Amino acid sequence: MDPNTAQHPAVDVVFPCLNEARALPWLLSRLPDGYRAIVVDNGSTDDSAQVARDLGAIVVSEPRRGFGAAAHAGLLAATAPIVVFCDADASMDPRDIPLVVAPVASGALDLALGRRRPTTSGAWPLHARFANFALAIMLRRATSYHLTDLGPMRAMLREPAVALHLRDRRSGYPLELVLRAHDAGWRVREVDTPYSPRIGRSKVTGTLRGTITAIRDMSRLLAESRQTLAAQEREMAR
Ligand SMILES: Nc1nc2c(ncn2[C@@H]2O[C@H](COP(=O)(O)OP(=O)(O)OP(=O)(O)O)[C@@H](O)[C@H]2O)c(=O)[nH]1
Ligand SMILES: [Mg+2]
Repeated sequence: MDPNTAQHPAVDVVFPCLNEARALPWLLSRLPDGYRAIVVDNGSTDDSAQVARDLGAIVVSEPRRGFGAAAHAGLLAATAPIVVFCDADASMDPRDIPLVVAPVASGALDLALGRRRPTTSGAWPLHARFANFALAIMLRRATSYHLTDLGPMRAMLREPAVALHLRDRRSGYPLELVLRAHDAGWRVREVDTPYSPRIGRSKVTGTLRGTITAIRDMSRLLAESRQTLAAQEREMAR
């Protein structure tokens, strides 16, 4: 990346990273020009941070565990007008990031969500698809958005995103983003993005503990959102 772009990138790409040293070389080699990588090392016990640094990425350290903690630290470290979140497990190809950036850069959307289109049958296990489908139904009820997926790649304008003051620091972070975006009147849509098998061992959807934590975090957020909605309806009925 040329020095000008490095200081004034058009897009900052936040990669929350917990032990993804094996995926990082492929990932960072595929970042389009003008896009800057911010790898948020979430207490990795492998050499993720060093690998990322050696490959020229900005490395932010977030010792507090949790996807949301890592994602939020990246958002606060970003300086570009547009910020993208992308998993660091190579399930999403950075070359596809412009698919979500384009509608935000053109001003058509405030938040573009990558809807996962599996490239192989093994990319997205059936139980994970089903859980995601159930989540999408609840999300559609809680917002007016026609959403079918809550995938790992999304693009948004940085300053309004910081102003949402997201609080979740675990796996509810992507859901809270959509709920608060809805409260703030953002224009949100999905864009199709290819989804491939991750490099390395699954931490969330492939493990019972990860799945339970994700369901618990997301259910709590949806319950809070239903309570707010009910309170607003009662207020309007008065
Ligand atoms: N699970 C998990 N991921 C984290 C954490 N901190 C950072 N990450 C990164 O967040 C991204 C998403 O985590 P993944 O483990 O890929 O979660 P997932 O995509 O829901 O599920 P699998 O890919 O099936 O494990 C990856 O890049 C992780 O390295 C954390 O505390 N827990
Ligand atoms: Mg993943």
